[in-house]
Amino acid sequence: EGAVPEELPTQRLLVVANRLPVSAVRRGEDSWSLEISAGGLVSALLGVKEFEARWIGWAGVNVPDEVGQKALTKALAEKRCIPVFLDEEIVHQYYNGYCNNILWPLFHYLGLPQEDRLATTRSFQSQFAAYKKANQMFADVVNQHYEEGDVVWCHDYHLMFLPECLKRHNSNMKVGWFLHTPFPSSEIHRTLPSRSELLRAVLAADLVGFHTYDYARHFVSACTRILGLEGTPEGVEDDQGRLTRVAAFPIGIDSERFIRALEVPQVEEHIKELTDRFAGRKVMLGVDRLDMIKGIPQKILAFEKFLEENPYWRDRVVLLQIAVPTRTDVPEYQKLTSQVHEIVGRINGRFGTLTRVPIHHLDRSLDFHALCALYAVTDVALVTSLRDGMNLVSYEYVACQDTKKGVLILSEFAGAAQSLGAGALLVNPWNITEVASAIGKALNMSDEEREMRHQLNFLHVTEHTAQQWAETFVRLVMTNASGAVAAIQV
Ligand code: ADQ
Repeated sequence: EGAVPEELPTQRLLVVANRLPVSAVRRGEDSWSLEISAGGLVSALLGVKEFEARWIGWAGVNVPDEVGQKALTKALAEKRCIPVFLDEEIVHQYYNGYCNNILWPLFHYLGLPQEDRLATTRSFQSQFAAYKKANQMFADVVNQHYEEGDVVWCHDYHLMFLPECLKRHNSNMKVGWFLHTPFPSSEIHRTLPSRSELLRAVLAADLVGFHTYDYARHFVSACTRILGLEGTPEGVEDDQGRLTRVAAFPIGIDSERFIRALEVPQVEEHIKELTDRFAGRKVMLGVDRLDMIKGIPQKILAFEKFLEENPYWRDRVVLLQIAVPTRTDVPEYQKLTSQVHEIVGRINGRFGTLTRVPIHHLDRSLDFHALCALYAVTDVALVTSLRDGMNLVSYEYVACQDTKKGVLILSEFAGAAQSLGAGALLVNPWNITEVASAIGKALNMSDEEREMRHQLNFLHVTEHTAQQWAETFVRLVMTNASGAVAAIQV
């Protein structure tokens, strides 16, 4: 029972996520151009040879007309992608509303934005209804493409209702659900008006996965406290004795892809340019999506504190902060952008000279090669997330640092703190004095200590890859899905 066979035949896998891993641009009435975005999940699954994955998700564009929908469906099929078409109203209520305005802040312990707390409370029911409706639309597309024996892997907080929609239609379907964000303490989850419905819907899955043991534990206690169900060492048992397995599956990266990139001539050239440009100075790096959870203002304030207290370093260190704007139409995010700009401007005014500024802040995304070069040349990486499911930037940095052996300063509130904690300098990002002193420690660290710390992290990052993560999760959905249930029923 439950043994994992050595050799498995190619397993069909339906990966369902809110967004497809492609961006679609309309070129004409019936023509589209597509670009695959090589995110973590895509490269993870490309590396797993035993699965034949198809993707189901929203293409990120509104396509109201049938001609356009047909053409896009056809173009996507070549990339093994299947679209779910969502109209503007649904996107507004389900995606901007329930997902990003309610679940995202709540799961990161941020609460609702002050000024629209009441408005959100009022629109809660309609947004939740849209959320359920959207999840059912994803389920309909899965059902159309499902073949017996397929594993269906649902991703993230956008699709918490999906396992229930799928199982209601076909109770034999093998369904796994994985959450990429933290799952908060049950005391936080308890405040959600739809707390019970969401938990029950997730429990319909055969396997429920989180990045860390803590998130899994929070989920199980939410189920015991809110639903009154029994938590077992394996998961959660419902009133009829059906077990949903719950476990931690820490994600990783495709570390080889980063290591190989460092040998690409274009990257080597970038590295050389950057080394020349910052010669004589230590370089610290921040790479984040510009999001409240990433603690960017806190990071910059800690850097200011460090400069304030360490005049010696003022001309000898520079912070490069690369922040990709996301959700730019949301006022809360616009406010964050101007707040960051304002702090950076103030600090550069305070500590800059005619020729040098201490902070270089870029509001944009970098291409893969430029990103790898930056990871490779910098002396310290600063990850100060206020909460973060895992944080892959810290993994990517470590993968690119095998020559330089730079120091990783990492928030204790990122999931990655549990796996890279031994090698990184862990900090509480809310305590800028503590972060400032970690910066000092990182910049002054002896070669031996840097090497020893890097080695621990590098080993972890290269041994716990994204491919392994995907393989372990999917194999468990496949092999134990009905086994566990049968064992309970006997
Ligand atoms: P994210 O919040 O997006 O992911 P993270 O895990 O750090 O956070 O991944 C970000 C990705 O975007 C990285 O691959 C990084 O290289 C890329 N990126 C970030 N800034 C960039 C820039 N300026 N230019 C180019 N690329 C940039 C969510 C959760 C995380 C969880 C992941 C995976 O919030 O906690 O680790 O999913 O589960």
